[in-house]
Amino acid sequence: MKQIAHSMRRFGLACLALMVVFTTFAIAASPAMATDYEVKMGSDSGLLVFEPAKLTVKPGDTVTWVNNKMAPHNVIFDGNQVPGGDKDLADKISHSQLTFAPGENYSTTFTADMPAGDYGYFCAPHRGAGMVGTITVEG
Ligand SMILES: [Cu+2]
Repeated sequence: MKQIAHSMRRFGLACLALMVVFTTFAIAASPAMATDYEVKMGSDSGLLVFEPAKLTVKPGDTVTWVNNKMAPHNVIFDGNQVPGGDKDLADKISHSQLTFAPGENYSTTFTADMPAGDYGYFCAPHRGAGMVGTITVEG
């Protein structure tokens, strides 16, 4: 009986040691944590703005635009205001579908293969009212 208790404790210790080793590897293997940012479409006070209008992110980070007030809104990246004037890239990361209900949202991940620089965008219905924003992707 004592023998069994002894081996069970040894087994438990071995398991614990394995877990520590695996956890260490998992932490070491994962790249720097990507960050998720949120941009409100329409301010809490009902202004036709993106909030924050300017945001700086690192490669791998994700920006989620959330419909807040004064809908409808969308997110159109301007081909003339992305690095290299890459219209295809601008189209690829745009979200032309209009959001109507509060909480509707969509995301863009600024992946490592995308060039660093300023990505300018606007809300199509409210561009004239000044509803524009910039995502700066750090190099
Ligand atoms: Cu809008």
